[in-house]
Amino acid sequence: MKRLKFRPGVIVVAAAAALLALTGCGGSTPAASSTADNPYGLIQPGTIRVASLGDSKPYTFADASGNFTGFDVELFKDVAKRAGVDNVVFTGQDFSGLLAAVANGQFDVGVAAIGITDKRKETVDFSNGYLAGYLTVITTKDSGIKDANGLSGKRLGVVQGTLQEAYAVKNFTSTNLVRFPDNNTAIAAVNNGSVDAHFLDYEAAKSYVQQHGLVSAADIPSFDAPAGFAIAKGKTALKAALDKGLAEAMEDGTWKKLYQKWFPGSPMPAQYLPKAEQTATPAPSK
Ligand code: SNW
Repeated sequence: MKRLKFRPGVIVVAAAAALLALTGCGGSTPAASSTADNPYGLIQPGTIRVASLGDSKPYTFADASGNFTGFDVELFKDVAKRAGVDNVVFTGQDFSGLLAAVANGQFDVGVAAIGITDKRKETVDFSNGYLAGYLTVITTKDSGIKDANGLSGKRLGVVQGTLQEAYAVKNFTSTNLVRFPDNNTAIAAVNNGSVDAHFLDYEAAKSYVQQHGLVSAADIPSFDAPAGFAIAKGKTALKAALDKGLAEAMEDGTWKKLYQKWFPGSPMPAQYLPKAEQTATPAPSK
């Protein structure tokens, strides 16, 4: 194998070029980092780089050709467009690293049915909420697990860093938790019997139930942690623009249309519907 040798002088030149590229001050290229050109403080002006998940259908997932789609993806693109940004680039991450990647500036936003909690607010800011629902335990038809009590002494999968993990640690104290990086590996473990059940978001659970002939054993309400878009702290203009876009998407029925498309048959949290449609059921305070 040929060894690559770097001469110190070459490294200095390369580093200087990289720095110029980063600061946008290279020769004739106009500086793009001014507030006027980049009001939202985006990593790359005109583009929103989103940290997401490839296997949380129907919230966020990569289709057969690798394109990101799903409820959260389509809603976010719609909201970004309202904020004046058409170019949105999604990248799949492990859930456990997602908020840190947004906080340290690798991504502009995190979009992955991320529940808003005080704990997470220590790391990132959030848009207003756009989704509220249940967390679900799924298992095989013959596991014998019929409800949350049935998890006692069993092996339960959770994706690291999720609210499911936190809930299980607190409430399923006689269950053996097995942590996975993502839903796909956890579901594979359910199917090959190395865990007895997996604990994930309600709608993603539905998809896996259909796909693998699994059954749902318990639904846990998670309405106190509605999902929001995660944004690095201090990006107040970006947060304001996303909140404004979200409110518009709810008021003109876009949110409802996307909800019906991706979650057909699921009851709709009334607080995200156009105001005129909220009269029947009073909106919950959160
Ligand atoms: O708290 C819920 C919320 O009510 C809605 O149902 C969407 O999902 C949640 O935000 C919970 N989601 C998990 C979490 O935030 C897992 C996210 C994921 O697997 N993509 O940890």
